[in-house]
Amino acid sequence: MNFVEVVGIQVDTRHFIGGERIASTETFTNTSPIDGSFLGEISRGGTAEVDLAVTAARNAFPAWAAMGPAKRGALLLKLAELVEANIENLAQLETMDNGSLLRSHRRGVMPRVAMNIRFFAEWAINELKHEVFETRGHSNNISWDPSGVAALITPWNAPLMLATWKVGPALAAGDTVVLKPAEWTPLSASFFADLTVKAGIPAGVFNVVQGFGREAGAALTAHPGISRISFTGSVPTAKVIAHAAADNLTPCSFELGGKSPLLVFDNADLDLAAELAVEQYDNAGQVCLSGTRILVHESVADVFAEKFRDRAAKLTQGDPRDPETDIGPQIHQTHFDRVKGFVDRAKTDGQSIVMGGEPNSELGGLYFKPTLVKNPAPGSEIVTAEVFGPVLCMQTFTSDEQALEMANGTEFGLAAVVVSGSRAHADRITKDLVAGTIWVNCFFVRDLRAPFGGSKKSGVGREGGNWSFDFYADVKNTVISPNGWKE
Ligand code: TXE
Repeated sequence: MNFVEVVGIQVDTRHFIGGERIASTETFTNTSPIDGSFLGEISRGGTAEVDLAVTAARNAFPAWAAMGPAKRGALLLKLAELVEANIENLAQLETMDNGSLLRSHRRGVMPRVAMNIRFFAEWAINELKHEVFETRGHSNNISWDPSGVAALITPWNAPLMLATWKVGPALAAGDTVVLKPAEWTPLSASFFADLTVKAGIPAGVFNVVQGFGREAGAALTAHPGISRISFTGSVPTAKVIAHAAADNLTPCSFELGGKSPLLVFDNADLDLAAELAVEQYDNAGQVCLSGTRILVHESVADVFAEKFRDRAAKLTQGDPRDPETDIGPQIHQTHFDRVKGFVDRAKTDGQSIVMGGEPNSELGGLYFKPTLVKNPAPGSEIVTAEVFGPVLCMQTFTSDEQALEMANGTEFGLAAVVVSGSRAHADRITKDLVAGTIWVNCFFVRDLRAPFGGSKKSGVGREGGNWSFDFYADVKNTVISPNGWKE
């Protein structure tokens, strides 16, 4: 009951608190989106388990904080090595749990998990210098002190990658951690907890409480014993968390949804544009950064659309474990119904669906065909709301001004993709786009030194490089006078 075996890998399904496995009397059922198969019963945490975990993390905090970046870093580098040694196990497990492509997990996502830990450990050691500058002979000494217990709430679309994007910097900064993974994807965090033990991370430094958002998540974010909340997920949940955090004035970092534009200008390389546009179906559209609104200059729209259709027609949908598969299933029946609901309503509204638009009946289950909605009515739901499935919209513009107005015309501002043949032109466009990350003639090039986050309703704050430490640490300035010294 406390363990499940998934593709020959044993995973403990209990919480990981204070270095021990603790079961709840209640459990919830975890199934695979690939075929609906039963994966296991998972401990369902609530207030009591969260309280235990925060207490364990608080008890472990003074020693972890006092250890300093170099000693903490040595343990974190060991952890990164263990992740690397377990890439195959983690990839298999995550694919069974969330249905993302096995080949992506092997090649890109799990190596990045190791990188998330290694990068921030090394950054804390080498880059996070205690800055000093002078004011009328006084020195200002800036330091980044550990802040306490970081509460990390993560989603299901890239479970361990997004969890370690927070765990890495929080631990490197000297905070201790309570992680609440998404209830649809509990397994990789549990497996990762065992790796922290093998790496020698002291008991209580890293804790996992499994469970539902409205139970474990709500208890964690309202807990007075935490010092930070970092959350990746939906806008409505971020609002609930912000309310919960308000009573304790707990600082929050939010990485939320998007409805990002992909702009194709008349001077663009249209083959490149079509290739980048088709990439927006990656992870079956369950990517916050996706450029789901393709905005194309009217004069090249037909040629672009043909090139896009040619490429999209070559996408293979199927079992994510098959190396030939490009698009897998949606994560869960609830989410599948949500995605289908958006498309069904668009049909009822008379929108023109020129590709897909329905579940893949050959595959059944949670597989939804890659879909394209052409010229959706401006302001309609399909072009303003985050669908988070394989559903793209295509609209046309006739001037740069109109393109910018359309691109910036949603409540989101997470990312944008610009495809242009002229550097000067691209510079003019990017200057006026409102987005946390803009890719020009490329997509998904990510550097952990760079800030990452969203503008408008797409987020609060930035993480990455120093920005992560500015969030997880207590930044302190000690001003030292040149006078008054006796020795
Ligand atoms: O998200 P939630 P859901 C968007 C995407 C998707 C929609 C809904 O549009 O269709 O959100 O997905 C925890 N207190 N994104 O319902 O609810 C929950 O347990 C504390 C974009 O899955 O935001 C899970 O761990 N925690 C996104 C996490 O929040 C709570 C990724 C995310 O769940 C909570 C995922 C509460 N009251 C969805 N309620 C992105 N930015 O990448 C829930 N949770």
